[in-house]
Amino acid sequence: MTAEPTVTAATPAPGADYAATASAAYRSALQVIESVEPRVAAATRKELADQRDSLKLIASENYASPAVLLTMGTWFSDKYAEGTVGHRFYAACQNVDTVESLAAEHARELFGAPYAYAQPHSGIDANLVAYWAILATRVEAPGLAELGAKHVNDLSEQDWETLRGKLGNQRLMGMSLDTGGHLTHGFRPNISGKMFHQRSYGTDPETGLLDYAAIAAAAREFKPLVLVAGYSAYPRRVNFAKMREIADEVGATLMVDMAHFAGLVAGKVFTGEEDPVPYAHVTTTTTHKSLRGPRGGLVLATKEYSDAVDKGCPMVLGGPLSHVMAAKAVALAEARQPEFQSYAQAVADNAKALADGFLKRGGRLVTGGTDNHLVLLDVTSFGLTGRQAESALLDAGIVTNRNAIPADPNGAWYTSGIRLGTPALTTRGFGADEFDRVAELVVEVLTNTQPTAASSGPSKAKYTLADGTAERVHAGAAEMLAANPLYPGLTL
Ligand code: DSN
Repeated sequence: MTAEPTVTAATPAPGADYAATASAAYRSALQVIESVEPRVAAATRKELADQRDSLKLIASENYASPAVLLTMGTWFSDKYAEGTVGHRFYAACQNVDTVESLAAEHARELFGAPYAYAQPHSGIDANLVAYWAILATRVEAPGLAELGAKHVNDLSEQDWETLRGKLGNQRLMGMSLDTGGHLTHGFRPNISGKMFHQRSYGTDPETGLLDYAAIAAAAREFKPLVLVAGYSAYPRRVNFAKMREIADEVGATLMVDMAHFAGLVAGKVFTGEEDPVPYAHVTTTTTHKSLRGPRGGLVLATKEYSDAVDKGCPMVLGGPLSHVMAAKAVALAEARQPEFQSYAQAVADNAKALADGFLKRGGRLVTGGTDNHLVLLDVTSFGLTGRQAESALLDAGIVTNRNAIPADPNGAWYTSGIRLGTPALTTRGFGADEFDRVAELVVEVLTNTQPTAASSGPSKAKYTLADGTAERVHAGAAEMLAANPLYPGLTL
């Protein structure tokens, strides 16, 4: 049994009036845009039509509600508000303070976090805020104390250079990119791999699962200042109690990037040791993936790190996007409604149905299945690269993204996998039967796709899709899409 959420914000249940009011708002907005730049209005209409007509299976995408989307189109966009609530570098931020406070309050209540920071513009920004907050708390503050100074500006040139040297000489350990980690978890081409001495942990080569004993052994040897947990392409749950135990043993700060699965945490699908918030010192997320809010980021932290997180702007962030923080407040209020828990459970149930749909049709899945919101299909068994599979599926109106699989022979550009997630189509109302049919359609496309040779040998990008496949699959999808309309009742 999951506890009833405490809902303090009144969000109306979407119904006929809601759709009619939203339709009127969009029609008016598009008329206004049309009067200035009709091509933007046309592209906006077409984007809705395209999204309505395709099977969106990108694991990191969703459909935010009209309330969330409309909140972003206001004059809050025009306001500068560097600093934090009640402590701004600009005048007249009283209304920004209101919406930022609301976003933070909803986030604290929803996730049971002592502190929330609603300003990050994206997940990458949220991770940068977290890294610098950890460095400020664990390295800069004790360094200043050691030198008898209160502020970096009080240091001599020489002492500052010494402290800068320490800040730039710390260690981070995160999940490797090819086993499902994110590029901001210490990947060398990313700034995180340049800021820190970095080492990765991977997954068991046989099972594809996290091996906590191996992570502990690697952490004992490497002794990272920051241990990062979380993923963007790992189809399983993580035991955050075990990750915290490892972090504590080696004196690391545990940072969890829950960008992908925040909706499953908010919706109480991941509870106990699978809920990162009680175990992590700092938790980061995006707000637009399974959480179904506006594009943006969020940082949750314990009291120990909250002052440093609060300095995210202007430390690493430009001025806060107040219109997006307002939309985060609306989305988080939605996620506190009991319906969101049913949605999150359906996301996980649907991912299982999708995985079973592939397995029974001979598909090979990394880790053999899923217990979160995504599956990673190894397309080498169809004789394809991820790039070929992604393009052929798109031809048939199925939107996925290619993704590396562990020890990928085709590298991170062409890849050998396709990542598919259930958050978006679950929002449209798809259930287990529809996801089984989605698996059938995906397999139909892939079995009818042939790699073609390039002039210089086998191509990793070129392919041919057998005649009639795209049309057949489009027709199969159209039925399900019509039965589960995107933004029901919304007419432009
Ligand atoms: N772009 C996100 C994803 O698709 O997983 C991560 O940055």
